[in-house]
Amino acid sequence: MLIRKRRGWEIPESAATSEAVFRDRRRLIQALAAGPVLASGLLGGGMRAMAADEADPSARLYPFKRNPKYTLDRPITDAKYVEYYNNFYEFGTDKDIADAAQALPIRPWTIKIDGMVEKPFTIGIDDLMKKMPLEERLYRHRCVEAWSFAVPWSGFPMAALMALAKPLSAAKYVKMETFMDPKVAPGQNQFFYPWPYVEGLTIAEANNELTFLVTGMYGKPEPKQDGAPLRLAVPWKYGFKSIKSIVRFEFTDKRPVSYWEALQSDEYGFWANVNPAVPHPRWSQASEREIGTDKRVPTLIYNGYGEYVAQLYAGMKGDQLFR
Ligand SMILES: Nc1nc2c(c(=O)[nH]1)N[C@H]1C(S)=C(S)[C@@H](COP(=O)(O)O)O[C@H]1N2
Ligand SMILES: [Mo]
Repeated sequence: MLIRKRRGWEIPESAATSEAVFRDRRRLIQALAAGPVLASGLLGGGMRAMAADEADPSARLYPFKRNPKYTLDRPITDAKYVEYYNNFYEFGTDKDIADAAQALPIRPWTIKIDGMVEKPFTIGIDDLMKKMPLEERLYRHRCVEAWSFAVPWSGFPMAALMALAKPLSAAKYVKMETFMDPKVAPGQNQFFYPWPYVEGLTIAEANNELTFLVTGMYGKPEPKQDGAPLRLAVPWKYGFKSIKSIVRFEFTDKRPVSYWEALQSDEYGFWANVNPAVPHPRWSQASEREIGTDKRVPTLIYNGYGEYVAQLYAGMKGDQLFR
């Protein structure tokens, strides 16, 4: 059964590391199989450049002013790791999807805000950025696979988008959706995955001051492989909650079933708050590997952001908060 075959999160960390040894060889094989156009693109690095007719009008806005409130307990990860070690299943199930992701057109990019709101609307990413308070924040990012980054994200607090969206008081959740275009994202041709990628937060989580909508990183617009032109960063939750390349925010009174929850709900739940004491069913979450340094460091509850978010979960009990 294909679904059991080679899913990133089913590979134990040791196997995932040794897999990197094969990466360059596989890239070459893929390039050869795809024919001369792709092969020359890879060799020339041409596929990483944005086409001229797709110039990113937001580029001149960077860098954003850093908000000094959010500090790190470790050095910022070297940008090259964050840019070339990715999870983006739309473009493939391994970490090496940066070239494939260059096929995603990111202008024009329209975002729909609908469901239980005062008045549904759509807005282009550049118009949205004009209305939002732009800033840079240093956040840690902890993947459920037990690796981590420390990233300078550029973007705006999701609370500002919530104020623009004006959800009705009956709305309890916000459901977010990634683009759907199997012509540019080959992974979306795999019908056994529940496309499009979907994630959800409670209204209180979405309004929490930490919840950040990302338009860029390292003082520049977001690379396509990292979720351009708009992605989420919820640093106290496992990385799969931080949905990429968002096209829709739908307000609802029903708890959304997210992509990974739909695939395997016993392993990937709705809350997915980081907790070193609650192992994934197939591996420990007690520590994490810092990408770049390969240092093993202890994982912290709520990924170290408990002072901001623990109160969201007061009175709620059970391990399901942490899966
Ligand atoms: N649409 C979409 N969003 C996604 C994913 C994905 O496969 N598709 N992967 C998630 C996972 S598991 C992680 S760890 C982060 C990875 O972000 P990065 O590649 O920028 O490090 O994106 C998350 N958002
Ligand atoms: Mo992840």
